[in-house]
Amino acid sequence: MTQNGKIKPLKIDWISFVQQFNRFSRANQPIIITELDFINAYQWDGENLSELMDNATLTLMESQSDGTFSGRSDNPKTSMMRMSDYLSIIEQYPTRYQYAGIRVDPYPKLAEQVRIPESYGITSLSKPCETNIWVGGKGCITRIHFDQVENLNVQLKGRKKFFLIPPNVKGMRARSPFSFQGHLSHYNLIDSIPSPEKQTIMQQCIEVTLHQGEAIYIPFCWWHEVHYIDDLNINVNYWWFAGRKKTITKPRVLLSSTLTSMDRKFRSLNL
Ligand SMILES: O=C(O)CCC(=O)C(=O)O
Repeated sequence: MTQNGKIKPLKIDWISFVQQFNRFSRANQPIIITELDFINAYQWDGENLSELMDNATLTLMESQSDGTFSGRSDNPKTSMMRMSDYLSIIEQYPTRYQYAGIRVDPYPKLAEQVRIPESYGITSLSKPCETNIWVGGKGCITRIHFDQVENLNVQLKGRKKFFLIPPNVKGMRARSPFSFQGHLSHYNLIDSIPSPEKQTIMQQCIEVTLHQGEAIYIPFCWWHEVHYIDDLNINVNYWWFAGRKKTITKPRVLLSSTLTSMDRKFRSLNL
């Protein structure tokens, strides 16, 4: 669907999404999902998150002195600190760290809070291959990249703006699959794409502001960049394997996904 020349994604409620899950997955188009009844987004704040994680220690990527992020390939400086300390720091210095990307598996109370019940009958969602929480202050950015998996990202607190670009758009290129960073774009940020490529790419870009209690389905291999809007922004996302039919068409993705997940495990870092 287009409006003023811009593509608008479909918006549907959660029950319709799960009922037509296979159809939506085949269509490979982003979808906004409302009325999520498995999660109470309004109970989420920093304090509650710290408690669910037993105030665990995080590894965070520091931003550079000008507030920009170097990305993992440049061996960013990392810091370790408790969740509660991180939340106090970002109240004053929202972009001091890139953001916190936290796997939920080591925290049973947290994992239980964000679990998607089996009663919906969608194994991909109730048993995803990875579930992560993403936390950050105003101005943080998740740099442009694609995931080698399917993705459901739920807004628990605050708002985030998602820029979504289809996989085969002319002008977008991934880094080398041998770099452990094969899922990152060769552009750091959408803002750094030069003209005229930027105009061509942005014509196909879907822009969505996700509000508390909403979710977005980001299909396999769609590029996305995420901007953190409010003082505190918390999301949970679920990744599940795309299945043979989708992955077989992208052998390069298979190679980069294997190397990226090895790297992620080795360095305990997301993205
Ligand atoms: O919510 C975020 O900031 C991270 C989003 C993302 O990159 C993802 O869901 O794959």
